[in-house]
Amino acid sequence: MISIRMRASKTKNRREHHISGAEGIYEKSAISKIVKAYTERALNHPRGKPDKIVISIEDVKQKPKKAGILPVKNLKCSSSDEARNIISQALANVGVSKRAVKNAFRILTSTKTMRGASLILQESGTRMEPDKERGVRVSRLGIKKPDEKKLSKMLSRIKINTDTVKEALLLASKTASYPDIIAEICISDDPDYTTGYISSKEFGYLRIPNIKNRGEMHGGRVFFVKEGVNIKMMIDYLEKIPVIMA
Ligand code: PML
Repeated sequence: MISIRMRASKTKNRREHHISGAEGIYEKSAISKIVKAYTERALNHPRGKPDKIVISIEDVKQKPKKAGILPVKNLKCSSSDEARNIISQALANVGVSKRAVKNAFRILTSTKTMRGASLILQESGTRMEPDKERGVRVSRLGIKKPDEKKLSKMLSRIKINTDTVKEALLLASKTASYPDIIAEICISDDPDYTTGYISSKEFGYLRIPNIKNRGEMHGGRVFFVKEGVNIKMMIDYLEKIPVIMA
């Protein structure tokens, strides 16, 4: 199998601004199709026109680990304030402190969007990712064709069978499979996409409509992690270890 990754950016005032990114593990035969799809996605992104697109294609040498797909639930929510209450409550129930949630929202609503995720300690709320501009990019994840068909069928039944949902669900599932990760919050940085999610092995993948207002450019991902976690080992798992969801 092959890992394909794309990131697109635009340089303004000598700073590289993130436009879009995508990654997955695929069969070799899918390379041209995926490269074309990723390129088109980068070129037609609502965040703007990139001046650099980097696509990496690499053999997956290690035998992939397996992880389960989180169960999906659509929540009702009519505003970003309501979203914040729902999120704070759900995260408090799995042991994430108020301070950690507050710090997460500061990152997720900042105009400086990161390419990858921020890592926040569950109790102290301390930020742990070594590179605060780049963050941690969850990579090397995929699903086998027959399981993808099953997933598509399930998502079609609840009318959300899109690439955006599938990719986010697989990413959240790989993330949640790491024992020291308690939960994730994701707000899309696409100004047209106002549904976000929170996820964890405890409560699954909870989709939250109106997590932000249309037109807003902010967004990103935050992972809440156990105090005392080995950050280097965790980043290695998220970025380098191939995981296939089933
Ligand atoms: C993204 O922009 O890729 C993140 C999308 C998060 C929400 C996906 C969903 O609709 O479940």
